[in-house]
Order: sequence, then C-alpha cells, then structure tokens
Amino acid sequence: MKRSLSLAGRRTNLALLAALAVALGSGALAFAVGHPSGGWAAQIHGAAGLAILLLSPWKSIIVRRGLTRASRRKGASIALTVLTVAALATGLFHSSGILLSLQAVTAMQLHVGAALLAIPFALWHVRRRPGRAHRTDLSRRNALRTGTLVGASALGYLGLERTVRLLGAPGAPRRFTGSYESGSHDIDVMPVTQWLDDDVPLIQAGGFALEVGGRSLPYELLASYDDKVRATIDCTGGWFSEQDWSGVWLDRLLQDAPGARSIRAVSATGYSRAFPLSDAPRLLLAVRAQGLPLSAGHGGPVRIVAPNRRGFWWVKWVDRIELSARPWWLQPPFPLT
Ligand code: HEM
Ligand SMILES: Nc1nc2c(c(=O)[nH]1)N[C@H]1C(S)=C(S)[C@@H](COP(=O)(O)O)O[C@H]1N2
Ligand SMILES: [Mo]
Repeated sequence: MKRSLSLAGRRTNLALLAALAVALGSGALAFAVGHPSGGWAAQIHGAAGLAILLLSPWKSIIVRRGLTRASRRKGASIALTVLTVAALATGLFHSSGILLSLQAVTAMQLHVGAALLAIPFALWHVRRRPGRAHRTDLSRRNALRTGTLVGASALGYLGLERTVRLLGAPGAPRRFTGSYESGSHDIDVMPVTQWLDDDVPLIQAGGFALEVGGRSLPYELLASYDDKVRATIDCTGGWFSEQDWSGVWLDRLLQDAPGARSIRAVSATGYSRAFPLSDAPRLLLAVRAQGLPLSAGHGGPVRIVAPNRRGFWWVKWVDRIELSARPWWLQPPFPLT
C-alpha cells in the first residue's frame, strides 16, 4: 500500500527538485562562461547550492519516515543523497579554498563528477516517486514560500562570499568563474592540463607546417610574426593564469572564402573546436608565451589563444585550420573527447 506524502513533504520535494535543476543548469552555464559579463551564472549557482542545503532539514524528516517504511530498492535514493552531499561539500571546499585538491584530482573535478553522476539517480528517483502538481501549488502562499527560499538562498550566498572575504579565507581572491590564480607570468609554473584524455604529442617546430584553409604555412613563417596579447586562460578544472602570448592573429592568415561561416582549429591529437568566422581577428595562433617558444605541454609548436573564452577553447598542437559553411554552434557545448 502506498501512503501519500504530506502536503509539506510534497512541497519540500518539489522545491528540492527545482533547486537541483537550477544547480545543474547554472553549473553548466558557469562552465561555459568566459567573459566577466557572465559572472551571474556562478552566483546563481552558489545560491541554488545553498537552497539545497537550506531544504535539507525538511528533507531529512521525509527521509526518516521513508526509511522506517518497508521498501526495497532504496539504493538509488541513497546514492542520490550521497552524491548530492558530495557535490555540496566539494563545491563549498572549492569556493572557500579549504580543500582544493585530493591527490591528483581537484575539488572542482570531484564536484562536477559527483553532480553528473547524480543526474541518472535523480531522474530515476523522480520517476519512481512522481510528485503530482496540484492546482493549489500556484497559491499565493506558495509563491511567498518560494520567494522566501530564493531570498534566503541569495542572502546566504552573499553572506558566505562576504565571510570568505572578511576572513581572508583562501577562497577570497577567486575569479568570477570561481577559479584560482596559478603561475601567472611564469609559464613553467602554469599547470599543464587536458580536457579529458589527450596525450601530449612531441612535435618538432623545425619542419612543422600549419595547414590554413588548404595552404601549408611553415613554422618559420608563423614565428616571424610578433602579434601580442595579454590573456587569461581559465580552466574549468578551477584555476586561471595570465600570460603574455605572441604569434599571429588568425585573420592575417585567412584568405577570402565565400560562404564560410566558421573556423575549426584541429589539433594533431584530433581534439578540435569551431569558432565563428567573425572571431578571427581576436584569435591568436600563439607560438610563444612570455617570449619563449611554447613547450610541448602548453601546446607547442602552435596553439590557439582565445581571450575571454574558457580553457577548453584554447586548442593545443593545432595543425589545421578549416574554414566551413557550418555555423560554429553546430557542435557540442563542451568537447566530447
Ligand atoms: C548537484 C548539483 C550541484 C550542487 C548541489 C552544487 C553546489 C555547489 C556549491 C554549494 C558551490 C559553492 C558555491 C559558493 O559558495 O560559491 C558550488 C560551486 C561551483 N560549482 Fe557546483 N553544484 C552542482 C553542480 C555543478 C555542476 C554540474 C557544475 C559544472 C558543470 C558546477 C560548477 C561549479 C563551479 C564552477 C563552482 C565554483 C563557483 C564559485 O566558486 O563561485 N556545479 N557548487
Ligand atoms: N588538443 C588539445 N587541446 C587542449 C586540450 C586538450 O585536451 N587537447 N585541453 C584544453 C583545456 S581543457 C585547457 S584548460 C587548456 C590547458 O592548457 P595548458 O595545458 O597550456 O594549461 O588546453 C586546452 N586545449
Ligand atoms: Mo581545462
């Protein structure tokens, strides 16, 4: 026999589900954002995480009741709880700076890993225990309750940020993406990292040629340019680094290509990203950082420097630039390999 949940319980569940959905969506947005004008994504995200925290005392009442009831297959609900708590904890670890990494993984990697793993359990959980919406859900009193939760979450987030800064906690100097500074203007200290599983290829600069729209441009030609930009690479792994890069602005190498709408930078490893053609004047094919030829780890002989874009756009070991009539947005928002 199924016992139906109390009204208060149903409300808590709906609010939790909404907060979880907002946390997942805004987390993904915060990952996509590279320009300061998108700083709100991380703020909304922090507030959504706190909303989950604020609802947890009420949820624990429902859970305790549920646990005393005989029910098989609690495993998935427990997994969902553990993963959500893990995401909350690692998020707060990262943002406060209390714990930024464990062995080889960063708190941010654990954070996203736990959140992504939680998705199938959350879907399953909702399917098994569907809470039907009622007409009364739209009452004025519930609007008030929702407003209170949103307000408390926002205040909680602002308070937390203020506290981190007042205490001078390690998390205080984070960038708008939540990332921490690492090795700025010291390219040997700047972390070397890959999106997923690329291996660093060793490509000799001598004899290397870059293919641009069908033409083959030798390394020496690329290196003869000295276009400069000071730009910050901001990795979704949770760090950022400012360097002085030099090389050649991409638009200087492009010839007229009627009908072209996008540029794809293809790595020797197969990794690639497509950009709008109109970005060409702002994309640097970098051959040097801090005046020194790029190391293999940092993408030598040639990499993309894409100011105001997150690190995964900064394709390393570029060996081909393709012009295409496809719009740039016909690609997954995040690389799949
Ligand atoms: C179960 C889902 C999730 C929960 C409960 C959650 C919760 C949190 C919390 C509580 C924080 C600390 C906020 C602060 O005080 O600044 C945080 C930070 C962060 N989360 Fe999540 N998160 C979730 C999913 C995700 C996902 C899917 C992503 C990215 C794809 C993500 C990316 C981030 C980033 C970049 C920060 C750092 C923001 C900052 O430091 O200001 N989160 N998260
Ligand atoms: N070919 C290739 N380029 C890549 C990646 C990758 O995995 N393969 N990772 C991207 C990511 S996620 C980041 S943050 C930067 C890291 O550059 P770095 O190793 O010089 O710090 O490279 C980007 N370019
Ligand atoms: Mo990255």
